Amino acid sequence: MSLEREAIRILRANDRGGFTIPTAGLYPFQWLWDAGFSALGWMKFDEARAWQEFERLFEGQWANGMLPHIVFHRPEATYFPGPDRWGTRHTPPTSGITQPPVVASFVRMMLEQAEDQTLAQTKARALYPKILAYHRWFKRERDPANTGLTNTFHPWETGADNSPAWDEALARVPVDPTLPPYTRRDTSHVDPSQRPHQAEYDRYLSLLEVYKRCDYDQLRLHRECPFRVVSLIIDCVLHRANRDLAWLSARFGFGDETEIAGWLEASQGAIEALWDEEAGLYYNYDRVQDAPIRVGTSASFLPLYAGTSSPQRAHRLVRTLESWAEQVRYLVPSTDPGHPSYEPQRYWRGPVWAIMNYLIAQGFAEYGYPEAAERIHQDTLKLAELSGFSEYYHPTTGAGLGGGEFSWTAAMALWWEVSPWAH
Ligand code: 9WN
Repeated sequence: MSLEREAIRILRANDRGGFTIPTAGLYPFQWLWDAGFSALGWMKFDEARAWQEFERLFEGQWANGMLPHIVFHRPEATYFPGPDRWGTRHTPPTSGITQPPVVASFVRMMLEQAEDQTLAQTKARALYPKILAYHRWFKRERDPANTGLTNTFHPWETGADNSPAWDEALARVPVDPTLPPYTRRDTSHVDPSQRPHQAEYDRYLSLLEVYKRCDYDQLRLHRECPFRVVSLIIDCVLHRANRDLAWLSARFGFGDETEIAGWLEASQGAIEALWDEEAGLYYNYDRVQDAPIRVGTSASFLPLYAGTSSPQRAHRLVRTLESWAEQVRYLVPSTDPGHPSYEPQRYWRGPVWAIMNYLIAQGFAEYGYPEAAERIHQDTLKLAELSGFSEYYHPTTGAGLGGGEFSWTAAMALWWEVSPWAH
């Protein structure tokens, strides 16, 4: 079966009626950034269904504008933590944290590529005010001091849960002595050697208790949450999403460009301040310690996707990528393969993720490095041919890891293969 046909089969199999689950069993609900990537995939064979993915996602949007990282459209027992543990008050039930805000950028891409322009314009115009409310929430509640960067309160928000970037910050989170007992479900679906450790899960769940105690009040979390980082994934994705939101505003005549331009001016300089000249890449930042987090990750390349880098820094990032390529067979490992915390099969500590590859390659292409972009694209396709549409892959052996028949990996083969460098 061709990769394309197999990808379509997987998205259809993971469709639960207008929303796409990442993979059966392991992740049986709708996740925020997964929904974005899945929509891109659907766009290649069912445009109406692609737009519906966002409509279902925004059913979870809170009154304050926050878009939660999981929408629990219907009960499922195979995932923990479910709605009871989050204790949020929303119908349908949701988690209480967010995830990388890819939506505005992907809506723009879909609008630009849509064959059915009438449908696309109607859908994008209707989504616009909801996306704006979400971005205003980010600015108001996650960057109240207007630093140009947002605070992230949970590793799950970054999408790169157990990245070594969060090790020290997470280790400082006290395990809640009153933490209600729980049973992990992830390790009954996936080999524990490919998942986070128990000590990390205890802290993930302890942080959740902090949110509940703060009643999900973001301004209290800035003071009381023991985990406060700047995540390159969140802030680079948000910067580009704000650029694309301004574009949508102008396109439809909403008139919000000046407000958004103010956000962009602040984030442009603040993201560039995360550059490390000696390492030749960008670092995440620990807000509690007020210090850069000195471990290179795949997110270290994302200022290219944001579009904030200078040509000189983009050139330096190509050289950094080349040095990583000498140490692994398939790009892009999620952690610098030369760093002591690199683990090639453990989740976000080394494996290759197709969706990160897409964002990174998009950045390289836009900065005029088509060879780097194409190398990453070809590696991603080779991994899918070798091991199917896995959640993530071993950067040296190419083995498929984590969940199988994975929606966003399949979606990337569709979207990326058919229209490589549209922007
Ligand atoms: C927690 C769904 C999600 C992705 C994340 C990935 C993983 C969840 C988990 O799965 O996180 O949100 O339980 O491990 O890290 O990026 O969105 O695919």
